[in-house]
Formats: sequence, structure tokens, C-alpha cells
Amino acid sequence: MRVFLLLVAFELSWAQYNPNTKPGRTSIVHLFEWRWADIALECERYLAPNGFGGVQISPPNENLVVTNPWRPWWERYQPISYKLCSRSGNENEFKDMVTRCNNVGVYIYVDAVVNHMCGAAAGSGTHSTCGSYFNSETHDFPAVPYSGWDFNDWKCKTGSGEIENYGDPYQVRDCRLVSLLDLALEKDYVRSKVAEYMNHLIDIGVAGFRIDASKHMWPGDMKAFLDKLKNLRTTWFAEGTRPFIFQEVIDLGGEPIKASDYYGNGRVTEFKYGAKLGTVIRKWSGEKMAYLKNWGEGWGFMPSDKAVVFVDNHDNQRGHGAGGSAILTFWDSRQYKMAVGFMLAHPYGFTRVMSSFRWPRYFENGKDINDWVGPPSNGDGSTKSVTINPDTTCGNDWVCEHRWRQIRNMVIFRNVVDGQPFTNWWDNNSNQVAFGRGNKGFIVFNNDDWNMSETLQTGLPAGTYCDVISGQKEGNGCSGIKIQVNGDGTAYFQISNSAEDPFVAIHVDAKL
Ligand code: AAO
Repeated sequence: MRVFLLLVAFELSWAQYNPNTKPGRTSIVHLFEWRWADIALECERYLAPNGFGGVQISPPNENLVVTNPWRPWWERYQPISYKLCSRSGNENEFKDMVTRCNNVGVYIYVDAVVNHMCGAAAGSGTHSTCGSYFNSETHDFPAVPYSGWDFNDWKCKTGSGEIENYGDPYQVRDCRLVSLLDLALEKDYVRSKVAEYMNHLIDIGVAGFRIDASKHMWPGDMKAFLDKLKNLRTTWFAEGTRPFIFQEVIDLGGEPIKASDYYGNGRVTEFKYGAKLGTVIRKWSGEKMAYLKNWGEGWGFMPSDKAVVFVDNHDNQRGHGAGGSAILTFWDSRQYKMAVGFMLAHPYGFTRVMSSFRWPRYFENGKDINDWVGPPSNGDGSTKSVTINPDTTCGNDWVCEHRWRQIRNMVIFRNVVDGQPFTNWWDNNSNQVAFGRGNKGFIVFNNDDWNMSETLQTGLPAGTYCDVISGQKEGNGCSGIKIQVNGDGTAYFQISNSAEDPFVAIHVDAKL
């Protein structure tokens, strides 16, 4: 009995940290601003067959419609109600997506915006995605309903009512983030409304939540609404499965609010990861890849089992949020592929791949003045569908990084090496590095300005392997470089510094 109770306690404490992805599926992809109908298709035609574990979707709830004169992507971070209708689709389309994705074993993770409603200056009317009436001056959101009593204004002590100083945790939690009306999550009524929204999504079949602006909520208030959440639907998940929770907390150090304040509620986004990895791959600040030997906790990151990691996100790929100019994105595709490849090969953290849309990036005085531009859209403001080109890339200005061969094949690599230890590190004390994952996979990078030619211990069984970066195994053949692993596990690697992609990755499922 005692052993049983201990097991139950362990299960419960692990619960909300477990991404709930199917065994052997180790990453999720953020399909930023995609329509539900397109995500359903993508689950069936691409994500399931290629071993993706799930999709982080853009906020599905009703939001403010901003026209200035075109619609910014960020309007979706200004809730008007918890009705499921947005530029991505209506409730029926949402349900159809969840059902179809779940049926092929690709789960849905909702971006939950529950810290606030729309901006204070949004006005009043029905310029919202389902046409629900609201009034930001009187704090009236009848479609929830929330009224003046449900906001934090009385609690905030700054003159402007805004967060003025990130050094004061009270301001950060009780005042308005960029003028967004801050919900009073200390009230049971507000907690219940938030939980009701999230439970509605759980009833439909979602597997977890990214919780937006978690830094701006008290961890105890969050725990109160998280404790009200149901277990996941038994149609797709084991009895007693808790929703996966990952909290957006930007902690680059230097502020009193720490990522660790939130560990009790679930995982946390590790923003140091992309900021540091970008700096290393760019070789800025004297960094070099050889220093990645103790990547992870050794770099001052949070414990691996608490971390959600990513090279870039929808904010910092366009100068919002945090991370600065070091962040690598699809705009720097060669270095970006190396960074994503490194992330997916390395055991640290739970990995999220970014999938973006292209926008007319235009810098003025170091700032992208088009950082607001919304997804590819038609004249009437509706979001364009994701078309697929004959070469499997995407059209209509959808970037689809997750479909880039190098990235997709590294998602598969991570699945193949899942659970294997970090082994056989090698470096040249500069920017040529290599490491293995037990006896399942091995990866080699040359980010130096000269050629690499080395014989390295791979830890892999003898045989001929197909490099999954320059190509992949196709039937009994290989469309990329072939690597010969000798009987003693060593193999010879030659990587030109001017190669299209100066890295090589092999794993046991790509053995010829
Ligand atoms: C829009 C307009 C605003 C307008 C508002 C209301 O842009 O001018 O006032 O509407 O009308 C998104 C957009 C916002 C947009 C908002 C609502 O990014 O531009 O506002 O929708 O439509 C903070 C938060 C973090 C947040 C991030 C953007 O802590 O939670 O700002 N991210 C999420 C979402 C994001 C969304 C929201 C939250 C709101 O992912 O898409 O906003 O729902 C410091 C702090 C960070 C702070 C940053 C940025 O970071 O530490 O916590 O993030 O500042 O203010 C160094 C430091 C680093 C520092 C950074 C930047 O790197 O090391 O710590 O510099 O100073």
C-alpha cells in the first residue's frame, strides 16, 4: 500500500511536466497563425508520418480585431471572450482539427491567453472576431462575462497603471503589460472562468497548454486555476492523464522574478537557450561551439525536465519579447539549420520547432518597422491557406521550417535516439564539434572557417549510414553523403566549411 501511494504521488508530481506526446515522438511544432483546417491536413499528410508529437496553435479564443489598416498578428493576444472563433477558424473547425490530429497521434497544445483581456484603449463595440460586444473603458466583457470587479486596477500601485519596472514583482503581476487589462486572478470567479475555458478545450481533446504571460501572474493564482482542470479525454489519453503545462516566463537573469518560481505549476520556457545558442553559432562575444560540451544545466539553464526549449519563437523572431539580435531565425537559414539541428540532437529539454510566415521585414534604426505584419491574408483579411508545392515546401509565404529536410530529419533523429545518453563528445577547441547519443545516433558540425577532416568515435554499430542532413535513406539507397562506420565504431568525416549545410548526422534508422 505504501509503495502504491508513493507511486501515485510520483505520477501526480510528474503529471503536468509530461508533454503527453506518443512514445517515440519527442517534439512539437508551433504552426504560428495557421488555420485549423490546414493544421488538420498537416497532421494527417505530414506531421504524423514524420514523427512529430504535436502542434502548438495560436490562441483559439475570440479576440479584438485591429485594423491599422491591416491586421497585426498580435491582435490574437487581446482576448474579448472565450468563444472559439478567430482568424484560424470557428469552433466546428477547431473540433475537427483536434479530432483528426488526435486520431493520427499528433496532439494539440493551446496558447492560453488568460493573464489579461484587450488593451485599455481598444474602445467599445463589436470589432471582435465573433462579433461579441465589449467596452474596454468600463471593463465590460459580457460574453465571458467579466466586469470592472474582475480586473486588477485597484491593486496596481504605479501612477500609470502600467508595468513600469520589471525589478518590482508586484508591478509585474498586478499592473498592465503593454496596457492590456489585467485580470484579477486572486478572485475565485475569475479563476473559475479561466478554468471553464481551458476545460472546454480539454473536453474537445487538447493535450496541454502554453500559458501566455505567466510571468505576469502570481504562481499561486495560476496553481488555483490549474488545479481546477480536468484530466485529458480518455478517448485518446490514458485514464488520469493531466494536461501538459508550459509557462511563458522570460528569465534571462537580472530580474527578481525567476523561472524557478513557476516549477510547481509545470514546465517553463527556457529563453536563455535560443539567446545563447544564437550567440555561439554566430560566434559573437568570443563564443565557440567547443564550449557547448556542457550545454544545458552547465550553462545555468533550468533543470532539463522543467524546460521547454526552442531556437526562436513568434516574438523574438521579429524583435518582440526577449533575446535580442543573437536569435537565429529562418532569415539566417544556414546558421538556423545548424542551431535547430544541434537542439534536436542534444538531450536537454523538451523541444519545440518554429514554423513561420514570411513578412516584409524592413529595418529602420535597427528596428523592424514591419514587426506587426500578420499572416499571409486575402483582401478581406482572412488568412490564406497553406498551399503545398510539388517539392513539398509551402507556398503563399508560409515558411514551413518544419518541412525543411534538415529540420524534419532531425526531428526524426531525436525520436530515434530518445532516452540515449549524451556520449562521445569531441571538439577541436574551436567550432568543430561532434557528439553521439549512445549507440543510436551521431552528429558532427563544422562551424569553423576551414575544412574539417577527422576520424571520430561514433559509438555506432559498424555499417554504412546515410547522412540525414545532405539527404536521407530512400528505399535501399541514400540521396545524401554516405558515412562508413568501422568495426571499432570510428568513422571518417570530411565537412567543407563552404558546404551548403556544414554538418552531418547519422542514426541507426538511416543505416543502409
Ligand atoms: C500590442 C502593441 C502595444 C499595445 C498593446 C495593447 O504592440 O503597443 O500597448 O498591443 O494595445 C503581443 C505583442 C505585443 C502586443 C500584444 C497585445 O508582442 O506587442 O501589444 O501581443 O496585442 C513581455 C512579457 C511576455 C510577452 C512579451 C512580448 O513578459 O509575456 O513581453 N510575450 C507574450 C506573447 C506575446 C504577447 C503577449 C505576451 C501579451 O508571446 O506575443 O504580446 O499577450 C523584458 C522582460 C520580458 C518582457 C520583455 C518585453 O525582457 O523581461 O518579460 O516580455 O521585456 O517587454 C533584454 C532583457 C530581457 C528583456 C528584453 C527586452 O533581452 O534581458 O529580460 O531585453 O527589454
